[in-house]
Amino acid sequence: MGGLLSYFRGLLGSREMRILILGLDGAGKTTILYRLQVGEVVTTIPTIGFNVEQVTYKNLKFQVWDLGGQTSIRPYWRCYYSNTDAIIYVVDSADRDRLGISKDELLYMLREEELSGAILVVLANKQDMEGCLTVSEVHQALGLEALKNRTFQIFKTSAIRGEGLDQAMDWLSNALQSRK
Ligand SMILES: Nc1nc2c(ncn2[C@@H]2O[C@H](COP(=O)(O)OP(=O)(O)OP(=O)(O)O)[C@@H](O)[C@H]2O)c(=O)[nH]1
Ligand SMILES: [Mg+2]
Repeated sequence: MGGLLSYFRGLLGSREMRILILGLDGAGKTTILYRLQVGEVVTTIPTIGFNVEQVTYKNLKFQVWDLGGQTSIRPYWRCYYSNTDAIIYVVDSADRDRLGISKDELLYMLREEELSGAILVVLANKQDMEGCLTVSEVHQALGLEALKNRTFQIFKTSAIRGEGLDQAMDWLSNALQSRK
C-alpha cells in the first residue's frame, strides 16, 4: 500500500505545472522567462504572440508561457487561461505612470473563472532602477490588500541582476506542492 501511494505521489510530482507570465509590455516577462530557463540575461524584442519553455526548478518541471503584453494583444491572454496552475504577474516598478493600468489588467484577469484556482505571484521587477517604487508601494498601488480567496505573494526582483527570482520560485514551488 505504501508503495502504491508513493507511486501515485511520484506521478503527481512529475506532472508538469503550467505557469503563465503576464504583465504590461516592457515589464520584463521575457527577460524573466529566460533568466529562469538558462540563468542568463538575453536580449529581448517585444513579444508578439508568446514564448513557451520548459523550466526545471529544484526537480520540479514547469511549462512556462510568456505572453506579449502590448495593449492590442492583451485581449488574447484569456485564450491561454485553461488549466493554469499559477500566474506570475510582472510589474515594472519604475513605470509609475502605468501602474494603474497594470492594476486594472490584473484585477480584470483575476475575475476570470478559469483562473479561480490559480496561485498568484506578483513580481515588483526592475528594482535596480533609480526612483522605482518599493515592493510595499507596488503592493499598495495594485490594491493587493483587497485580494480574497487567493494564494498569493509579492516579491521584489531585478531580472537584469538576477535578484529575487529564486525566492519567488521557492515560494511558488512550495505553494504548488502544498496545494495538492
Ligand atoms: N533595469 C532593468 N531592466 C529590465 C529588467 N527586466 C527587464 N528589463 C529590460 O526591460 C526591457 C523589456 O523587457 P522584456 O523582457 O522584453 O519585457 P516584456 O515584459 O517581455 O515585454 P513584451 O514582450 O512587450 O510584453 C528590456 O530592455 C529588458 O532588458 C530589470 O529587472 N531591470
Ligand atoms: Mg516579451
